[in-house]
Amino acid sequence: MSGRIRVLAFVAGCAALFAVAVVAGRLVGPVAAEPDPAAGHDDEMAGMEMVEGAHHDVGGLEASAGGYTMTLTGPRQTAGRQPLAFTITDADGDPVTAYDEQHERDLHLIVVRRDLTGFQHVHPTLATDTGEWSTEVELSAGAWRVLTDFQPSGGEPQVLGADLLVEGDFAPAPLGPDSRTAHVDGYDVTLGRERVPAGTETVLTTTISRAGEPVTDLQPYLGASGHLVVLREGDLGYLHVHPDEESGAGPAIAFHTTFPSPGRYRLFLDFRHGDEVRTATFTVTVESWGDGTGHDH
Ligand SMILES: [Cu+2]
Repeated sequence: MSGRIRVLAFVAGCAALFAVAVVAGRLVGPVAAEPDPAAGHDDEMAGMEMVEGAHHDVGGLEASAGGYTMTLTGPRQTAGRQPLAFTITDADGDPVTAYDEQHERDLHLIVVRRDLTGFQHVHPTLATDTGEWSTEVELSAGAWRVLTDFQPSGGEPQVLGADLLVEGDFAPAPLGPDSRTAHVDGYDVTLGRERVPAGTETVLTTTISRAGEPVTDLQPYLGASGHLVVLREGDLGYLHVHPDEESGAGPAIAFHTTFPSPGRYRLFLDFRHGDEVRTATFTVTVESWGDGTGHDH
């Protein structure tokens, strides 16, 4: 559902949506906790942002949520290219073996070190008899986060997260300054937005070029012209953002999203060109709740 449609839905059913949000216990965050005393007659607008925010909470902070639990087969690993396996169980403790495809896959697996390095987005294989998912990932020493993004057959979409500890000497990498330009395998990718306010729908446009020439023949990847995974520094809260439907073969891909809180985030853009998938990485500081317009400044 687009932001505009959500706004209309809000206007049409303010009380109902508000009640649902409260009942669902998802009305969290500073917008809800600290209503702006200067808002006055703009209370309605503030309420709209709360509902918007509720739809854009990060995922992946819990290994068990929504009645589903992710359990890593081996929560401790050694460094190197390693097998990684896990099982998703339902509220009865039974392994989930039936999934509804999302973006051409039954399950999307994100593996990332806690310092936001080592990002990998892969698609493991399900053993339908045991319900165990398995793949291989590249691990270095340190604390890692394993995130799964899936939709149990007939159920709601879920994002679960679990810790994976990898033995060895660990030198955490600093997040570093904001970075809106990425260089990967000869491609230059820019993130065209200077100011990113929290709590407001924001358009992020990535532009891909190679050797100074715009890339205009991007290939679809998992049913879209690009996939953007957003992880929040500090807790690795997860947002998976898909492009506008009108985004085509490049060079620009536009993403609509709402950052749930101020802070620093790392953004990982997966794009496909020349039959290869590459990942461009950006670092962005999201400012405190903005002026509410969501427009570029
Ligand atoms: Cu995926």
